[in-house]
This record gives sequence, C-alpha cells and structure tokens, in this order.
Amino acid sequence: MTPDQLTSHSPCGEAKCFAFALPGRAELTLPLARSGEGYEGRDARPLGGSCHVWWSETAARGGMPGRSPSELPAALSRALSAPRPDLCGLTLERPRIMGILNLTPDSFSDGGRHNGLDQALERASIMAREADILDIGGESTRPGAAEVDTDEEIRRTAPVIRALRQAGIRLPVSIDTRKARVAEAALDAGADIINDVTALRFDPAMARLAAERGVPVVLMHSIATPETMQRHAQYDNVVTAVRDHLYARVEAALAAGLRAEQLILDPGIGFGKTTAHDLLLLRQLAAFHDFGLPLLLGASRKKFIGALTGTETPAERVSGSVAVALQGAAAGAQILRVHDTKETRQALQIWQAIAGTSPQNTL
Ligand code: HH2
Repeated sequence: MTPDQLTSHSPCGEAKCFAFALPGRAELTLPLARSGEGYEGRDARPLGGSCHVWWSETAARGGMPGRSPSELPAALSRALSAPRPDLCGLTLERPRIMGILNLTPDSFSDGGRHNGLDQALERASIMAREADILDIGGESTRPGAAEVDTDEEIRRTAPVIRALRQAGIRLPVSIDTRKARVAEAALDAGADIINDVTALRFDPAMARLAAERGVPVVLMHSIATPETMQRHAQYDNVVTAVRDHLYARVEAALAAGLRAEQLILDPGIGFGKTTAHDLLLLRQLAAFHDFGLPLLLGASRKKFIGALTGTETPAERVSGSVAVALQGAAAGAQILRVHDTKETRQALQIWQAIAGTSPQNTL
C-alpha cells in the first residue's frame, strides 16, 4: 500500500461504516498493533478505526503462522479495522481521555478530595480542559469496598452533574454506577453515558434503562462483588475468560434491546484479577478489538502499578499510570480512564505527534 492509498484509506474524516461482529467464543485474534500510518507495500489497516495504530497481521498462536488481513474472514478483518461510532460527538479515531471524578469518602486513590459541591465543581472545570469525558462516581468499587445506599449515591452524584451543566461545562459525562436509579438520576441531571462495572449484571433494571434511553454504555468485566472479587481471581486463561464473559454480556445487552452502537467494552483491570492477570490483559489488549466495539481501559493508579514498583500510595503512581495509558493507546484503546488528566494528555500529545497523527498537526 502506498502512502497515498494509506491516506485515502485512513478513517479520519471518512464517513463512518461501523461493523459490529461478535467473535466466536473460543476464537482469539491478536492483531499485531503498530503505531504510525501503515507501511509501504503491506496490507496494513487501522486498528479499531484509529488514526495512529495499524495492524498488518495477527499473532501466531498454537504453532499456527500469523495471518494477514486479507487471509482472515472478511467480517473479522472489518471488525478489527472499521471506524467505531462517534461517542457523544467525539470521534474515536484517536484515544480519548476520560477523567475520573470520585465523589466518595473512600475511593482508593482520590477518596474524600472532591466531596463538597464547590470542590467537585472546581476539579470538574479543571478536568474539562484536560479530558474529553468526565466519569463521575459516588460509590467506590475498590477491592473490599462495601455497597453504598442508593439514595446516598444519588445525593452524591446528581447535584454535582446538574451544577456542572449549569456552570456551562459541556463535555460528555458518564455516571459510574451499577444501580439503575443512580444512573437515571444522573442522566436526568445531564449525564450522557452509563459506566457499569458489572456490565448490567448487578441491577436488572439497568439494561431496561439503557435500552430506553439509548445512551452509550460501558460493559466492564468483573466477577462477584467488590467485597469478594479478589477471592475469585482464578482463571485458566484470563484473556479468554474475560472475552467469554464480555461476549455473554454483549449478547445479554442486545437481547435486552440495546443496540451494538451503544456498547463499549472494558476488560476491568484489577477487578478480581492479580497483577499477573492484569499484565496479561494489558499485553493482549488488542485481542478485544474483534468485537468491533470501542475499548475502554481503566488502569490508572491501580494496585498492580504499586505492586510492580513498590509504590504504596496511589497518588504516587502517576508515572506508572501514564506508561499504562500509552501502552493502551498503542494497543488501540479508544478511551483511557485516568485520574491524572493533565499528565496523560501531555504524554498522548507527544506520542500522537511522533506517530504523525496529532490533531493539531503542529509538528
Ligand atoms: N475502575 C474503577 C471504577 N470504575 N470503570 C471502568 N469502566 N473501568 C475501570 O477500570 C474502573 C471503573 C476503580 O477505580 P476508581 O474509580 O479510581 O476507584 P474507586 O472504585 O475506589 O472509586
């Protein structure tokens, strides 16, 4: 493929041709992700519709040789390459930053810091300049966390969302909750996206709400409950187990009346996983692109970063978090959920400039 063909083949600015495909449960296609705009003479295609990550072959598995895009079934090749649908007006051809705003007293990293309305608004307006999406939560889901009363969770989140809309903060807001009543109150207050760490398993009313409202929904892999999940962190193969689980959750969502275009997948780093599991998922993140759906990666300040670097305090895990965010971007993840929006933004700006896909095209 020549550079000219590559440019015209690029998803940037093209009409969207979203192609959703559920992969076979046992199938695992690991496209080899490379940054930059493809390669002369190779059948390289954008990975997950991105402008900056391309793939030209899949990894060899089980002694089988790797396969190039044209050797794969057409639907699979298309699912790996097709542009993902815009998210609340944001194209997903470059990684988007989802800034975390926890309105909780006990979140593992920023608990208690943004509890008052004024503090929350101040942090939201800073993040509005550094992030593309705000993710607001009123219940910690860290390992061992106890469930929060629904009314209390609404009291923590809905007024802040309403206030930030009144203050003119317009970027898309997601509500990080497993409860339909909390999600509904947040949507009514001005939120746009539901981020459910149980992938619609916790509250049967959640799928109905998401189908009725037609809003984007993050389906994250998790097992058991936050209180007990680390006791269940056992898998024969964590990547296939997470894929199978997400496959089943996508099927359940579609059966409940959601549209494929609403769905975003997340492997759930740290949720019922050991450090070894997290590392394997990160190493093989590109294996989740064959669903043909956008991928969200939430690894910011998490325990495995502390375990690998001997950093006890989550707020001191910023550099490690940025390293994981860049790795996620290199694997074609479309949304990066992070606490440190400013640092992540700067790292991504440089990385995109080097890949030649900087939105500003300044270099
Ligand atoms: N991680 C946390 C919470 N929500 N949502 C998605 N989609 N993906 C994640 O990885 C994810 C998430 C846990 O992180 P945090 O919000 O910082 O902590 P806490 O749950 O203690 O509030």
